[in-house]
Amino acid sequence: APTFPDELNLADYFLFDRLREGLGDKVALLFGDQRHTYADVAEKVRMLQAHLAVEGVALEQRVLIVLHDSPAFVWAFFAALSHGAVVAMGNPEAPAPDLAHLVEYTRAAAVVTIPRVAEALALQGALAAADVRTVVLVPEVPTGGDLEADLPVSPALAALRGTSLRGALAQGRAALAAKRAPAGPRPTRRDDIAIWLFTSGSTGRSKAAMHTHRDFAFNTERYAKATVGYRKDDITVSVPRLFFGYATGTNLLFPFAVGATSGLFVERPTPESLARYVERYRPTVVTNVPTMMGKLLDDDDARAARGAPRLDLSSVRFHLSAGEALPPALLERFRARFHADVYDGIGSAEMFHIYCTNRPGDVRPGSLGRVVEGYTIKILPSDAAGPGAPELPPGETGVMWVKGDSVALGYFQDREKSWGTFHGHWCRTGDLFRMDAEGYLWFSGRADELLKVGGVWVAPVEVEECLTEHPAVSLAAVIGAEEAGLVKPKAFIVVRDDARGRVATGEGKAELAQELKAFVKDRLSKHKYPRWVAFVDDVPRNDRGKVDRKALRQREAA
Ligand code: 3SK
Repeated sequence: APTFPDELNLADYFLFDRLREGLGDKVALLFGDQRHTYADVAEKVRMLQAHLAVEGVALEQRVLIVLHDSPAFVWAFFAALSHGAVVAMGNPEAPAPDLAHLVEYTRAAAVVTIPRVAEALALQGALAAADVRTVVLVPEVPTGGDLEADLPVSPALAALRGTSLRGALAQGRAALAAKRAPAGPRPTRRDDIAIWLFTSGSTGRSKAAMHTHRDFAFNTERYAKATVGYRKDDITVSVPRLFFGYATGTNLLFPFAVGATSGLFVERPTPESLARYVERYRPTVVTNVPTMMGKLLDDDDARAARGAPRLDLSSVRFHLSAGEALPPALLERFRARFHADVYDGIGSAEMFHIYCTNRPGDVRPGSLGRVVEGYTIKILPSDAAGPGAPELPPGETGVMWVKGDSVALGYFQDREKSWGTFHGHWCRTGDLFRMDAEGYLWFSGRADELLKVGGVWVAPVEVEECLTEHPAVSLAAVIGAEEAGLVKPKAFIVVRDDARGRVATGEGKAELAQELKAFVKDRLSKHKYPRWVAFVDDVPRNDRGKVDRKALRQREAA
């Protein structure tokens, strides 16, 4: 297993070590037409770190970054780590009350955000109530825009310690010149807290899993380098945004760990925006999610139908997939059309990143692959009190437990939830899996989302995967609904673009609904078929883009 020195700062491990390796001139970031080398990034990081120091942000305090994907995100991220502070990240598109909660919950000593969010936080009273030492305001620019542009700071924000990014950098530069601030990473310990990752939730009330410097280095060595094989010549882009731990790893930390290049863009990812940046940056690694993979295929079909140039993803060596189940039918369609490997894996905020995955030369469609070397997985009965319980035999479904050096210390301010999840070196994932005799892992949903139908357990994910094999279905989400007090599966279906005509009339909908019920009955045990089928434009999603079954259930109950 990789060992790390007791003195470890992730700003060294991911950034400053690249300068020591002679990669200062290598391009670290693409942002529209801008190219930022590792040396450029390091310079900005030193200045922002000096700003934090001068403003009195202390070791271990939280620096809250609420930004779109841009170089400013990266500068703030490494400045906080280098300073020995703790990074927390939020979605700039989240509702203001959720962001206000984030400021309060993190007790942020510094907030780095766009003026629009800062104004909203000020209106919520969040900045005045918190012990914020500095609010660094980054202009909200399109991809490639000037992040250091002059930015007037409103008197209200100035009173709340607001300062423009340009001003913060200038202050930091002056402090460095006068030797009033450290010019590099502080000597943090490997087991100091470095980053908080939020569990995915539909509101800003999700909990923070607290991670140490060691956690990120361990997973990077094991997953990114040794398992999927990031390379120095890689260029990466991502569908999920950087504030989500999945992309923090795959589109920032992993490329930086090997001296590769990360391509960033501000726009909301759609097939159109993604196609534009794939054409522009020519990435070799795409951090993807199944929903976008389906949309890319639909978009490509639509292009073919109107005689437009097809999507060109030919630069991509591999796509990563995580965050939601990847139906085998979608994987096959995607591989057949785009000829790139897809490495589907499972990770979590609790483990920092992916610990079980498909990998080069070893892809089992429908499975989540095998355990990442360095981690240990056990499948235990759902009522197992601890990791020492006897394992279920191969082929039997139970709850997955995982052990590895990237396991979080616990959830901030939530001992009960922590006791239920973290057991020393082990994490109870709450995901249901079966492991086959060859060690491949097969997902069957969340333990707390199983439906008991006619006395027999049904995993919504199994019904969803079956439905997405039907040629009219782009996405399926299944929840339990009641019929005369009894729970039965109900399916919400987003149809593929070329099947929209089929659901244009009530008659067409009824016909397709019947067809889908019969489709599931033919393939799975009869009790699993959806008794109701509703056609929808989309389903509720949480702020990480995952289908939010809880919100779907609440909507149904209302
Ligand atoms: O899917 C997730 O929830 C996740 C979270 C953090 C890091 C990686 C992943 C896949």
